[in-house]
Amino acid sequence: MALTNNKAVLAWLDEMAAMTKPAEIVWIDGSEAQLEELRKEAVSTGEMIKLNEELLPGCYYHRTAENDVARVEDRTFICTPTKEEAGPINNWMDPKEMYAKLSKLYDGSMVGRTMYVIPYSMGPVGSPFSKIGVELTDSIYVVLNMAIMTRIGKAVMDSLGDSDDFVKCLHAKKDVNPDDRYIVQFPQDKTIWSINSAYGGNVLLGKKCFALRIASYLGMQEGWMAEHMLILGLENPKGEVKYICAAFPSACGKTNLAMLIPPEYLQKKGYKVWTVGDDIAWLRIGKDGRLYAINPEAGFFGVAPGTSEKTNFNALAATKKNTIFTNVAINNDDMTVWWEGLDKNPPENATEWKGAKVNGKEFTADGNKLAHPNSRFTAPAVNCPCISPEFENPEGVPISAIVFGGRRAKCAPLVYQSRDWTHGTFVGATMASETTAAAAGAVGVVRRDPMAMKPFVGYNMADYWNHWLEMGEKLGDKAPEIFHVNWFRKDENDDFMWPGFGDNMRVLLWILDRCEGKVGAKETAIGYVPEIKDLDVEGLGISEEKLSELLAIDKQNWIDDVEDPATGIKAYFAQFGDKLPAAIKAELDKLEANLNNM
Ligand code: GTP
Ligand code: SPV
Ligand code: MN
Repeated sequence: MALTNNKAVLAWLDEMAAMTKPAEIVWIDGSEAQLEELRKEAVSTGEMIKLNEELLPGCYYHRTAENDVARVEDRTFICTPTKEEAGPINNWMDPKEMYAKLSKLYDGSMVGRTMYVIPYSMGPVGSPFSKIGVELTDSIYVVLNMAIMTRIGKAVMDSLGDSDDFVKCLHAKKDVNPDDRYIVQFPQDKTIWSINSAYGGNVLLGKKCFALRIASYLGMQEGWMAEHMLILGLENPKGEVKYICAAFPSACGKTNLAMLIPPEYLQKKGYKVWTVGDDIAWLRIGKDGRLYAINPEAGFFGVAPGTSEKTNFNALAATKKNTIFTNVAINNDDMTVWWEGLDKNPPENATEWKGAKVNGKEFTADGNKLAHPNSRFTAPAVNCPCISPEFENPEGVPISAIVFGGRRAKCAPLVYQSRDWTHGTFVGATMASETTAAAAGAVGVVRRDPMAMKPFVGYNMADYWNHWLEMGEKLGDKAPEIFHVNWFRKDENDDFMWPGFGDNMRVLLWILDRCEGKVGAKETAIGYVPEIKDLDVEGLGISEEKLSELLAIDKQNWIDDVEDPATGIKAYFAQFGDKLPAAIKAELDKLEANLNNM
């Protein structure tokens, strides 16, 4: 039975059902009883595998098609009325053409299948920050993931009332044919159409498609921001909590930083980190003129490999119940899960991610991986031991600092601070990172990824930078300070120079000290870099020499970063022509002048 009388919702549902022709339509009311029925059904068809109820209560395993294991950026489109609105770095097609093309693919795609109707809220139901979506899907896996990642069910429809202000999301799994796979956003229509995938970010449409691509466009129009950022609260020994947002590209450490456990001696002093969000932040200017953030999600869709008790105890703890694992390996002896980096002990009686039964020890000895590098866990946020008491706060948390970062073997120092918001916007706009397994395609190639939003901006990136500059003007002297970090600098042996993970706390403390004006800094060509004495490295055993190397700015590396004809800042900016904001161009001129004077 329909959960609403909302005419706009029902008319759209009728239209989509007429096109996809499902055998049955089922509304997802959010009740545990209904979700449990769906879990049972998915287990009976083999879509999901039940894991050990004692060791991993309420946990399930799912394997996607081998060709369907990551976001597909080359199949992702922003269909604005003109190509210019989508900008040079988004795939674009005329909306009419795209609707016509996809309508043919959707036609009859759900014959003999059930269409599930998922009402969901991004953000706490009823919060002034929150937005509503309805996802239609023929995948139980999607329903069960959305039930963890968002707030779903009847309460959401009640909160929508008879308004037509909701995002229309259609997903059909069809036959998972990569040649006909499309992930399409129509920002002006608040519409998302996804077809021929059954993997994560391609199909959990509340996440990247809505909460970033559609929301970034809405934010530009309505005066707020949707960003690919974690949100954490850092509590000091006095019990004061300051909040930090950080934007790193996919698989570059957001979940890890958001759940950081401080080094033991800092814990003993009383420092603690609270997680508000691990992937997406919606930011608005509050009544007091400061920037406030909410996490629009309700769960974590986290990278499994590399997650261990040592690296991210809190994330691992969050996966111990009511979690869905995708494309990791199964330990058949006790029906638990395993992935590279969990421990040094691959199960002998294993099923690797593609489904083959193998001896894990022999298999991995040959350099094979048991889990896909982009295998993931979908865990409820409430499971996380360090979930912030402010997680459900409908007004969000006030942000003191914004941090950008990426994977850079060279160039970017461990940390630096921008001179002001405009310079900080430039620092974000010129971010670059080595690509990871989170998206299909080559891994380890440096590419520009402004604000970690390259794959997620729902309109012209140049207009997005302009929106950042305008937000800065509105915030004035209440604007957060903007920083850049790099946990991934490497030495001549190709080893990471910085221990990372919990020790990143040391950098966060410097960042907050700078926000509070407690420490000085060294002014350099690219911004403010810490004085060695101000970075707390107690117990790290890192030499002063190595630390200065980590903080060094190599003139030639930076000139190359500006000039490189393939990956450099100038070549990147050239694509935007006259649309490049003048203030951003002025910052580039300043950087060049500063580098020449070094
Ligand atoms: P998405 O969910 O794709 O947006 O990724 P994310 O930004 O949340 O990345 P995540 O925290 O899951 O980390 C991705 C990978 O980077 C994992 O394999 C981590 O173990 C590794 N990683 C995270 N933080 C650090 C760090 O400080 N140093 C090093 N060397 N590796 C890190
Ligand atoms: C990312 O790739 O940034 C993710 C995973 O957070 S996905 O939801 O697949 O986009
Ligand atoms: Mn992400």
